[in-house]
Amino acid sequence: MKVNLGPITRIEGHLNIETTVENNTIVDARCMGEMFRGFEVFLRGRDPLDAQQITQRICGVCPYAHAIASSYAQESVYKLNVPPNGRIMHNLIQGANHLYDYLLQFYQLAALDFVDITAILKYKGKDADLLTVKNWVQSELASGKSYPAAPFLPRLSGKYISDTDLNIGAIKHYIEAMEIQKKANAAAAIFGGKFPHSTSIFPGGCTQNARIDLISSYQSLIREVRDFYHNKYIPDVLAIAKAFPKYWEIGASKGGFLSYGLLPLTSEAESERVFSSGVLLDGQISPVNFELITEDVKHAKYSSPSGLKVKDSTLTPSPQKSGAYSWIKAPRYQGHMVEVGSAARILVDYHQGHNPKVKQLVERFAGQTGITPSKLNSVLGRYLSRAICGAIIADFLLDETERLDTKGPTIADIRIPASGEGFGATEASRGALLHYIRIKDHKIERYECVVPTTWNASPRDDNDQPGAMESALIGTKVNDPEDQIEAVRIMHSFDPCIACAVH
Ligand code: NFE
Repeated sequence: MKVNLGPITRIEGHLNIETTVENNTIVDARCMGEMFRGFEVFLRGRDPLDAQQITQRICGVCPYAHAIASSYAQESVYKLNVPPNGRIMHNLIQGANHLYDYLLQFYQLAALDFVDITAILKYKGKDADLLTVKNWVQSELASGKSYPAAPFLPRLSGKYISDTDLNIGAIKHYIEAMEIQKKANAAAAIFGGKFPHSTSIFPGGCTQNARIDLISSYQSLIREVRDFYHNKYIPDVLAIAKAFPKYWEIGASKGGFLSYGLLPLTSEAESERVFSSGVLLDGQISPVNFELITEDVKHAKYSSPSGLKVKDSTLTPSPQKSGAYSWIKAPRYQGHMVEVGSAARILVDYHQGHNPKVKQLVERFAGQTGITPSKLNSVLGRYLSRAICGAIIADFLLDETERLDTKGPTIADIRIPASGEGFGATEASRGALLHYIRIKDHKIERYECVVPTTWNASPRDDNDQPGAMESALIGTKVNDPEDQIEAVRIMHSFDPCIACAVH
């Protein structure tokens, strides 16, 4: 039987998934991005310095990543000498955004797949926020509505956490996490100007000053965020892992892993980063080569040629195209399907033995949960990977603030050549993000973004290979084919953002 899982909630953007179930096993899955946007089309002909502003509007969740990728791409064209402060401020803004985003993903978007919200009915304490949740849940259950005003019910049927204290503790953290997200965003806005769309990020650095009062405000906010990661986020992920150990075995994607590396340590274009760059195919790590990335559209709603390299990619919408089921293209690395995101970032770094903190945390949590590092390719592995990334990023950001020079420049002199081209690559929270810019006569001639969820939620490619998320769904056993909580847990573990994916 074919089952349509839409409308898919607790994600960003418009995604639909159709599964085919035989004998309680998903034998086929199709991820469908349901809208066209066309940023790459309307960037053409604009001033190149518009790009890091306009591409931020691709998304309200990961805008800084787009600004940074665009800035890196332009820096490579303009051959800028980025001052250390400029590179550090980019990191401080982008890193704070990762910390916000992992919290949002885990507590608001995913945890309710596991936490039993109805446990709040047993709450007898006086915490005003928890009593508000209790009232909502009570009135939603009483109303019997199928589309509620509050985000908790109705929900898919399945086994949820049974321990009342654990459930109520997680609901409390759901509420607290919103306050902590606010602090992470406030920290990012100190140097970024505002959240979500930064006014200060430019190629070559940042227009904010490195004032001591700004630095100390940033530090105190990030310290609170870091403490929440260590004291609540990581223990909550481990508690869910303990309650649902079978989710180490569910939701593995069946291709390779790609990471571009995150948070450069120096201002050089090829600087080492806190998390390394690489592509992991069949257990072998190789350096990333952007020339090996192509974008297939056999099953995407575009009539432009398929399989083009990033530099050559074009975009002709074709809503009625036969055999096409998504507005998302299918990027492939040398023809391989790869997963991107936190698990890819951690697996690539771990395989390279690059960052000792990655190795230490992966091995510590693997020991505590009884898994091998390869199990990071799973539903629980993606949650644990985000927690590891967050803990490492928070520590790094605090160290990074110490390197700001309060008297030094924060941005390079920008002179835009009449023509040139360049790539800019970074890790958005959801994974590998690549921007390509080509300039002619001082204007953008071509702009191309290859975006994390475009990789993960891609449809079949020209060889009919499924995308990472489709491959993770196929083969999954479902208890109730009409109510596939297993599929939704897999899908949420990827944290898809379809606004980005279709850009
Ligand atoms: Ni709209 Fe994004 C991130 C980017 S996902 S959230 O993270 O780039 O494709």
